[in-house]
Amino acid sequence: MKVLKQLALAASTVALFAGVAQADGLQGKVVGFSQIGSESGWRAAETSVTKLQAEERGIDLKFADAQQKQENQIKAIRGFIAQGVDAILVAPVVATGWDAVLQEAKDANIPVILLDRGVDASEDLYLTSVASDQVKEGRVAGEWLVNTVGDKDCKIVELQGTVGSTPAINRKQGFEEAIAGKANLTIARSQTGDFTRSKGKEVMEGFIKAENGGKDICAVYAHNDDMAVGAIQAIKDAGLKPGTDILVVSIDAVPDIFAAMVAGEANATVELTPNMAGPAFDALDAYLNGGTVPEKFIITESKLYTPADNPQGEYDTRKGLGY
Ligand code: GZL
Repeated sequence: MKVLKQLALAASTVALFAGVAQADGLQGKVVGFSQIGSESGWRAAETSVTKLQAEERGIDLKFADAQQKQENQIKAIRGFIAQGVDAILVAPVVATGWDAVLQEAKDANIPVILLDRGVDASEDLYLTSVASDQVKEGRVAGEWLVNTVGDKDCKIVELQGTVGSTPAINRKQGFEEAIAGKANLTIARSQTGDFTRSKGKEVMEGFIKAENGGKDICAVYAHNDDMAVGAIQAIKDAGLKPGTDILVVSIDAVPDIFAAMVAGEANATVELTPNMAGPAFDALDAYLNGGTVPEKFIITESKLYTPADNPQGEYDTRKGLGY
């Protein structure tokens, strides 16, 4: 019995030190987080995961929601600089207009890490960026449609993300690359739904009106699942069957798109992990405590899901992760 107790004590001591060593990384550090807003289920999940990751690491996270306005993000970042935080996370709503404020952070010697979107600014103005390969996401979505329709003529309508954001630019590029050279596949209409469910529904209603009550539309490609879910409602309101009359392909892999797949109303989604903060905090830890300069771009995985991939199970797994 004595030996068992000694082993248990040793194990708990190791765990404690391991815990302390892990916790010492960013324990007590103050990190500002300028979040875009809560425009989509995925965005809400990213916020929840970031707060959880910070809590687990003993980070004092200062959170600022910009309601999708760049001026609010810039104001928040200036506030973080004035507070003298140890680091700043930014999910940049659009690609341009960041040089000045990022330079101010650099002058204040505060490392900045970009989450889930990119910026058109000099790479020396941020420590690293954690995001998916958004061109690949668009390509995977397009390749799925090419493989699904074969030689059949297919008129596509596209719901773009936020104008000027890197995911909207890149997902459009990737999808167009995938369907290039396929004469039977054409994008007839393309408009921004700003990554929101309500705008996605509204724009899809316009597409349906313009395309013979939707009867001429073969597929809708939405840059995120929230706009796809809005489009699904518009298709049903028009008396058509989403998933069969009009194919639905999108990106994010949020629970509600899997619920739509279970109902036979959605056909494909490309997964985007909401955990961008984990790799970001790991890179920050190595940089602040070990002087390790991270890769400039940390790329997260993109995986295709269809109704063949146990959508009910995927729904159950994701539900409750903050979406
Ligand atoms: C993509 C991310 C996008 C999501 C949307 O990396 O920025 O923003 O796909 C969210 O759901 O609005």
